[in-house]
Amino acid sequence: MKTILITGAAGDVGTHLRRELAGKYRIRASDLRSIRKIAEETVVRADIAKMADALRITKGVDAVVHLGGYSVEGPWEGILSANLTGCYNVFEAARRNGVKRILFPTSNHAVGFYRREQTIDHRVYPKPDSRYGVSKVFGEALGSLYADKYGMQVFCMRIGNVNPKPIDKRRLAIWFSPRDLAQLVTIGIERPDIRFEIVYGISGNKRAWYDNSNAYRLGYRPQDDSEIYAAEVLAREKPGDPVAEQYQGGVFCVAEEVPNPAPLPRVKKRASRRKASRRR
Ligand code: 15L
Repeated sequence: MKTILITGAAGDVGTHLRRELAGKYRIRASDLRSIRKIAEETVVRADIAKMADALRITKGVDAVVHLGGYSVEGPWEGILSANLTGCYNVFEAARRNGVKRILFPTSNHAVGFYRREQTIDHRVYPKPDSRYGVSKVFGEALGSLYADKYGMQVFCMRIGNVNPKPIDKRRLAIWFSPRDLAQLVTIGIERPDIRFEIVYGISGNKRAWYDNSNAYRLGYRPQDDSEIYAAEVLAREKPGDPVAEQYQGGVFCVAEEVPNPAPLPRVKKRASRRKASRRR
């Protein structure tokens, strides 16, 4: 059984993924926050902005799914440290530890300034809609460098929105169900011929803005389509910002800070924080 490191494992996507992949891989779940075990898995506390931590957690794994980092638009300092320094540290630590394969969950916000009437594929040039989107373009570029220069195998998934159900009109186009996420990640881990790939991390949505033929070429067969929720979602939709409505990235195109639409699992109580600081 392969050993997989999942960074940012306590986050929403990480939690869905760990649940879906339980029993299939030996999972090493890492996060800055405390992680609630949901299955047979090893849990490690690490700050990927520190190279020593990145080296420690990438040792002896077969692949890394690098979810760790800032996951929405926010202040530059946080994005710089988590998404640029942190991302660099994870790629570099993996290389030094001889880990060949990295799955990098990039984001729809790397291309969020494409208009909604346009269908884009994996070959379009980036059009980030936020500082966060820029950090994802950085990660894609870093992946390309590590593939070409060091022969690493890099699988970039421009993820839409992972949720059990689509939550609004924009997410009908970019919804990614947890089981489809698990299928695409499994392809990224298992396909032998990966060098550097960009695919879209969405379900088989009828309303998709993406031509996801590169994922299909690699064997992806999504089981879900947001369309079955469309009537219910559209019935409760309220008119949004007129500029945001024109672009695929939505509110990320206009806002300086964006709340996470899927609440993060709670970091629990004082006692565990006290214990953690005693350990430090
Ligand atoms: C993302 O990239 C974020 O990580 C996620 O929290 C959502 O905001 C998602 O995009 C989205 O566009 O819905």
